Amino acid sequence: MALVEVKVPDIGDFDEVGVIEVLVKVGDTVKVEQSLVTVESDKASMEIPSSAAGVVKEIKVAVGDKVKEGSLLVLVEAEGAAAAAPAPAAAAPAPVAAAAPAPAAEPAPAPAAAAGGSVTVVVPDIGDFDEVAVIEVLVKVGDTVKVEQSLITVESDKASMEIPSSTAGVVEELLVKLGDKVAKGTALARVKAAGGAAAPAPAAAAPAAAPAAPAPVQATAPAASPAASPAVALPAHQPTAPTGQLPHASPSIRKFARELGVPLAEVKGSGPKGRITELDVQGFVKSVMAGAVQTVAQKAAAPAAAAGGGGAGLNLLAWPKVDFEKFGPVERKELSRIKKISGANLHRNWVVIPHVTNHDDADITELEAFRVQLNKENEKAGIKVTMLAFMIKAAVAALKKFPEFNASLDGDTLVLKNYFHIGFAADTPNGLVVPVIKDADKKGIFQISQEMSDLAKKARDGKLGPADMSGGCFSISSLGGIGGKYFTPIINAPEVAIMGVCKSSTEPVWDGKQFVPRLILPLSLSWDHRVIDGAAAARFNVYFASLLSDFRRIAL
Ligand code: CAO
Repeated sequence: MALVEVKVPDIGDFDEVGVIEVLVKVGDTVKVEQSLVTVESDKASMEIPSSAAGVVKEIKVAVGDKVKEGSLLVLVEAEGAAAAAPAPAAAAPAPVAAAAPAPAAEPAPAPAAAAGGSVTVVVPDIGDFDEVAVIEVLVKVGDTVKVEQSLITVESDKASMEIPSSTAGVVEELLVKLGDKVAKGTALARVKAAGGAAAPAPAAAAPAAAPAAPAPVQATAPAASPAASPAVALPAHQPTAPTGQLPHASPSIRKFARELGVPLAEVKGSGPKGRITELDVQGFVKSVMAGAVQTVAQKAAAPAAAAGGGGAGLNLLAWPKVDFEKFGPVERKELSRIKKISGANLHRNWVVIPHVTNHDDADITELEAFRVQLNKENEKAGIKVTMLAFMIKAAVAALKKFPEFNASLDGDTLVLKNYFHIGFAADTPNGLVVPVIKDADKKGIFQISQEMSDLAKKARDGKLGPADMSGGCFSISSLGGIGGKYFTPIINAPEVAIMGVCKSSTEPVWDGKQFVPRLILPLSLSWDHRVIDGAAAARFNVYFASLLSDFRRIAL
């Protein structure tokens, strides 16, 4: 099966456009013409279709990347010879398919007719589209418009774009309305030219006032449309659950929303076919400010049901918006799927749970000698025992002795568990995951070592299923193979504690008569102060350390 490179086709005069959405993922089966990514300039957003049918093997762009004609988007394993046919050669840009976008990058005709100081603004060359629908009228009669100010938004199946005015002046008459179909040359509006003259716009760029002379459509535009009248009451926001689909909104509305930090996926559109208008975005902001609704992010940050529900927003400062490029070259890389999921969970846990971390040390001199001996004896069996397996057994014993550590909050009730499933943090190329050793109380060190090794491999191969990662009672995060002294592990809710372990090192320890070299393991226990008190945490740590110092105690 051929691997086909799908690249950005000719997208008109745009040098570079930003990727605002990746619409497929690795493993997806795509058809020819199926949209792969959405890109956006200041004037137009458009979907870039696949030139090949097959299975997506690799995605070469991420949200935030800048792309241009010829940029590699995805690698598709083509389905049979037929599917591979339309794919471009590796070096050649993908052909523009019939339905592919060709935004309004061509010169726009200047005033088609001038009558009594009035200029008729017409639709410029909008590329391959015969007809596009007017989905937004951004000005009204009486508005003063500048050259290049967007007058309407039009939309085809693949792209939406704003059509700018070629003339500065006052809008005398609108010649199109929502839903109309327009094409190159369609009259949009009559504008009484500023100063009474029918002078065509782009003074610098457009040649003379010759009616047929084109006015260039620039790549920069005003941020937001001026359509909203201040007199109009803002609609109360009805939040919608994000659907995972691209919200229906024009480029200027997207830009407007981005500037305000509004998650467009949560805004309900009141325009035709659910299109999000400027009023909708403003209504959303108003509702959030009034506390009438919460964004999904706010809900995630609000105290969970475990804390008794409700909970006000944190009322934090907005995230700093920095133009990093101003200070030096940068690259943008979208977070992996695992990072997005674990990040949201870690954030919630960090914000919701009152964490405290107790640090302690365990003397593992004898246990390490035993472990090394064990591995020597069992070299042929192929199972390597690491310190983590002993810690899992020690954790089970400590949970039995301190049952409130083997618990979860359910409102005001503590759910005490009579089973012992221990999670361990595993570092993978795509991010952190926490597979769980089930019923660790019923398993020996060898079995736990074997299961850990299998689960860690599955984790690195990205093959862990939900069942492998659910049901945990307590977690251990071991950085012992890497280094460090102590750290603050974040509790893996709904668990109430987590043990962080760093690298052991030989240290001088006073035995009452002299300093002797001992192997010391640094421990960092984070616990939920709503459930556990400091004294209990200190006792847990002391007991856990004592087990590792003399593993025979586990049998007591
Ligand atoms: N002190 C000193 N050496 C240690 C040690 C410790 N506490 N723990 C492990 N080691 C040694 C092992 O003995 C092994 O040495 P050899 O190769 O000489 O035998 C080496 O370090 C590597 O061990 P390992 O990491 O492969 O095995 P493990 O059982 O200790 O850990 C796993 C397995 C999957 C937990 C680990 O590979 C991992 O992913 N750790 C990272 C967890 C993490 O990211 N935590 C942070 C979460 S918060 O962001």
